[in-house]
Amino acid sequence: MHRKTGVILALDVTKKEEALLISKEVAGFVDAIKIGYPLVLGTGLSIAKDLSKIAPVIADFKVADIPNTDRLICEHVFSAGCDAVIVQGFTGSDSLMECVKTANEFQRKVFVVAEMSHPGGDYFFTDAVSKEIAALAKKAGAFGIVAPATRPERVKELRAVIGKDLKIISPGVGAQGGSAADTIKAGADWVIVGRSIYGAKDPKAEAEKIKKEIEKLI
Ligand code: O7M
Repeated sequence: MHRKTGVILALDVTKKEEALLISKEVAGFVDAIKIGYPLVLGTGLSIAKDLSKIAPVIADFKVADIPNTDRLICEHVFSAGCDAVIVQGFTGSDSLMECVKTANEFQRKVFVVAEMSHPGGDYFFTDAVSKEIAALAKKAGAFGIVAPATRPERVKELRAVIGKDLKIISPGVGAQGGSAADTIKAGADWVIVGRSIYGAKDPKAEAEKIKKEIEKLI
C-alpha cells in the first residue's frame, strides 16, 4: 500500500454491482478500499478478490477475540485477497501479536484501532488507553493505527506516541465533520472517507476533490 493520494475509500455499500461500479470510478483517486461488515455481509467475502483487482483492500473487521480465533479470522481475510486487516488493541498483547504474526506469514499488514471517531468514541478510549493501545501496536509490529479525523489534536498526540515508523489512517472526514487537510496536517498518512464519496451524486468528483485537498500537503 503506497501513498499517492492519501485517500482510502470506506466502501460501506451492500450490493456487489454498486461496490464495483463506485470502486472503478474512483480508482485513480484512492490508494485503497476499506471493506467491512456492511459490504461483506451483503455480498460475501469473495468481493475482496474482485476489489483487489482495482485497489489494495483493507478488511475492517475490528478483530477482537482470543488469539486462536483472531488467527482463524486473519487467515480467512488474507486468503481472500485482502492486503490488510483492522483489529482492536484492547484485547491485549497476545491477541494483537497473533494477528501480526499471521499477517507476517502472509506478508500482509495489521492496523490497530487506537481511538474511535464518533462522539462516544473517547468514552472508553480515554487519553491513557488510546496512547497505551498505540504503544502496544508499535511494540507488536503493526503496520499502523486508526485515529480519529474528528479530533485532529488526538491524531497529533498519537503520532507522537508511535513516531514515524507506523502509519496512521483516519476515519471521520466529511459526513462525521472532520477535515481531510487538518487530519493530514495533524500527522495522518491517509484519511478514510465513506459516505461523502459513495453517497455523492458524482463519487469520482468528490474523491478527486479530497485528493486535491491533500496533495498540496504531501
Ligand atoms: O466517512 P463515513 O463516516 O461514511 O465512514 C467512515 C468509515 O470509517 C466507516 O466505515 C466506519 O465504520 C469507519 N470508522 C469510523 O468511522 N470511525 C472509527 O473510529 C473507526 C472506523 C474504522 O474504519 O475503523 C477501523
